[in-house]
Amino acid sequence: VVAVVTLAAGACSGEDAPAPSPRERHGLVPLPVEVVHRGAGFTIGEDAVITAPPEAERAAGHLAEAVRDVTGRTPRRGGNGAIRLEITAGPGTGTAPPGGDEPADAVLVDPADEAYELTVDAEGVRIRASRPVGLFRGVQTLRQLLPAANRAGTAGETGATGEAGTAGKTEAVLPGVRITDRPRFAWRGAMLDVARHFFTVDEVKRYVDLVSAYKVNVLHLHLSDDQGWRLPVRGRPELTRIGGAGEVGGGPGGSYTERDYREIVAYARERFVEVVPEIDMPGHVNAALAADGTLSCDGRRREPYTEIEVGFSALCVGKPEVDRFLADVIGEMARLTPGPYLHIGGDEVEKLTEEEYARFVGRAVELVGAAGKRAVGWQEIGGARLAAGTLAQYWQTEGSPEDALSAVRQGGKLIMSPASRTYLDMKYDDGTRLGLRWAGLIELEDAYDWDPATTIPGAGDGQVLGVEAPLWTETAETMDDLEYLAFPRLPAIAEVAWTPREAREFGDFAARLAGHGPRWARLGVDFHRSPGVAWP
Ligand code: TNX
Repeated sequence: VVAVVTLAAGACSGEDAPAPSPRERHGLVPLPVEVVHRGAGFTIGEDAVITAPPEAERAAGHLAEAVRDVTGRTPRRGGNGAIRLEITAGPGTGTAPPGGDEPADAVLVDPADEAYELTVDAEGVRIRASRPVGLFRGVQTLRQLLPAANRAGTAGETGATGEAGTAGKTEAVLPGVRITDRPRFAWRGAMLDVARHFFTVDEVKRYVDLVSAYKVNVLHLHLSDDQGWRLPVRGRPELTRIGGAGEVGGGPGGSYTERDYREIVAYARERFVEVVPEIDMPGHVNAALAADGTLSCDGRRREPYTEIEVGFSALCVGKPEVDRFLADVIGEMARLTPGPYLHIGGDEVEKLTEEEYARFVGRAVELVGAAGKRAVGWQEIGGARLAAGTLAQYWQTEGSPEDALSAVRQGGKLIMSPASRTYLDMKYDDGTRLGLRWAGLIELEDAYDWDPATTIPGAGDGQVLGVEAPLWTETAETMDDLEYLAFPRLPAIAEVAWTPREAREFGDFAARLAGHGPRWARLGVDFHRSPGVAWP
């Protein structure tokens, strides 16, 4: 499907529409499938009323908040409002069970489940979708059509559409428009490494807020690594008590309680983002070995590790203590996680034979299945026997992706995270104060200008479930650091995951993105002013 923009009311039917300009798309990121301009727009004022069916409660709540941000008043809810959310029989043709305010996991399979239509005309604003999640994605689009939030009250800023900000105003003027939209890929992920540096519940929530604005629907939490273990496991308090008490550089680290973790999951679900937890095994386990010496072949506890080299640690595969540990860890991840996927890691193991590695990963995948979930692992897991439906996360930049293709041959699908495009921990340029550079420098255009379905020969649209942007945190210690590395590259990758390939073009993207800068500034988001964008 190609993006179509018809200029001004009715004037040019029958002719080819002129090439759409960024402004005509109102600075929308990710770019919707179709944006048609038509007729008069609508003004949302202080008297705005929202009408929504009960199953659209979550989307309606977010909509009300967005309206309050511009009008300064929480809109009334009731019948016959000018802002309407509607559940329809179409356009979704997906496989999720109908009805209900279902969580995002229902939509990790078929992008049609997230489709929506957003109309603004003289009558008002209407968002229609076959599922609540589609309504929520439509609300996120509407937020970008609204002028930048008014709450801070700063004068003189520019909204995403290029208009003046709303300082002092209590209404928002929306253009007449009809947007028809659905994602290209079902899985649009953001990974956060809370192991190399620990991030608090509030920081993770803020990251969820920032990424869900760009229609990200998966938060992959990298919860363990050599430097830290952040997830509590019942009956094994030493994992967090000892394994959680450190991080890169020697800081205090930290870990989540069960309640913390559940709070993150609930907060993400409230925004139709599914949490996928990762415990990285059988390598990247020094923190576990520091907590429990029985997991090592020599029975000795390791010293805590605060450097950033990888590949040196491994569980003692074949030991009964390790089998019990694996079962406990997977059982606990399954118990704490309502979503359908558990990530078992599996990357960069240098200390095991291929047989040991394959035995361990095969067993882990079996246990995930027995717990009623599907397994995800880094691409190396393709070297093991996998259950159908297992996901392999491609992260290489060169070399033969034989392991990823092996996962596909076994009935799996791929999550595309090629490091040279999607690794948010790479430096932008030589001057970037943070970040690593092993996968190259990644400026905005590099993050944008690639196609997930042509990256690996033999893995096209049918084999790729989606795209994910990992944010490893060896060099990122604070929320500001996370924001600086993620913005503006994360929105670029979110568009790669959402928008049809043929509708994407970097110059157009950069022009649409420019107005997001002032919005981030207003939210206190520290972002990189990529030179390819004419930031206002
Ligand atoms: C590779 S990619 C890793 C991580 C590092 C990252 C740093 C992958 C599966 N593993 O352990 O944090 O590079 O860029």
